[in-house]
This record gives sequence, C-alpha cells and structure tokens, in this order.
Amino acid sequence: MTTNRTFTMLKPDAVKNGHIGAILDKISAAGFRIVAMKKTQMTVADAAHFYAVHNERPFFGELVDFMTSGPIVAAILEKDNAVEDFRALIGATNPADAAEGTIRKMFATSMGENAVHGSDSDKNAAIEGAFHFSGREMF
Ligand code: FUP
Repeated sequence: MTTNRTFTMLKPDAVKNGHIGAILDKISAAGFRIVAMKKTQMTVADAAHFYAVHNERPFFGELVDFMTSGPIVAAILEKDNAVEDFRALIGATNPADAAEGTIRKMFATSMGENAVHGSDSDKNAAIEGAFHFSGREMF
C-alpha cells in the first residue's frame, strides 16, 4: 500500500546546531512537498502526550526533557509512500546504526538526540500531524 503524508519534527538538537536549512534541503531533494510547517516549542505536557507510547520506558524522562529543551520545526510532508520513504531518508533511531547519507547519520549525535522524527505508520502520521496543525494550516 502506498501512503501520501507523514509528519516530522526537526528536534531541538538539529535546530540548536543550525541544521534546519540543510535538513529541509535533503527533504526537498528527496521529493517531499511541505503541506504544513512551523517553528514551535513543546511543553512537558505536549511531549508526554506525543510520546505516551514510551511512558513506561527508562528513557522517557530524558526524552521529554530533551524534546522540551528548545524549539523544534514541525512539518507535514507529502509524497507517494511518504511514511516508509521518510523513514528510509532519516535512517535508524541510533545514528551509529544509520546508513550513510541518511539525515540521522549526517546530523544526529546520539540515540536520544537524533535530529529528526518520522511517523511510523499512516495512522500515527495523521494523529501526530493533527496534534501540531489545524486544517487551516495545511496546504
Ligand atoms: P523512532 O521511531 O526511530 O523515532 O524511534 P522510537 O519511536 O523507538 O523512539 C522515539 C525516541 O525515543 C527516539 F527518537 C529517541 C528516544 N529513544 C531513546 O532515547 N532510547 C531508546 O532506547 C529508544 C528511543
């Protein structure tokens, strides 16, 4: 099955380290169209809700601290097979395992601070996009 939308966040490390432009260039070059995009900062409640699936995991506290530590860039992206193709473009969760040329290999520093988020399913792409954007912000 092909999909057409995914959701991404350029995480606080990528923003702080000045990588917004370079990462957006790679996303554009890979054929994704920007449906919605903004710079924003998540509250602790936002991050706890967004990552609720991980709330029993040992890294949950650090994940919430990190994701609320500074601004992010949130975006909805469109392309055929968007979810799967974007996961391939960003690479493995741990940058040490990410393939050469992937966004995490190029810009992430660690498993926790891994530069970028990409939805893992169509269902989560829709939920995550709707968490950050109203219908009036999608074009
Ligand atoms: P991914 O789908 O690749 O973003 O990875 P997960 O949904 O499994 O994890 C979400 C975030 O939790 C990761 F981006 C970083 C953090 N994490 C850790 O810090 N340690 C882990 O062992 C797993 C995930």
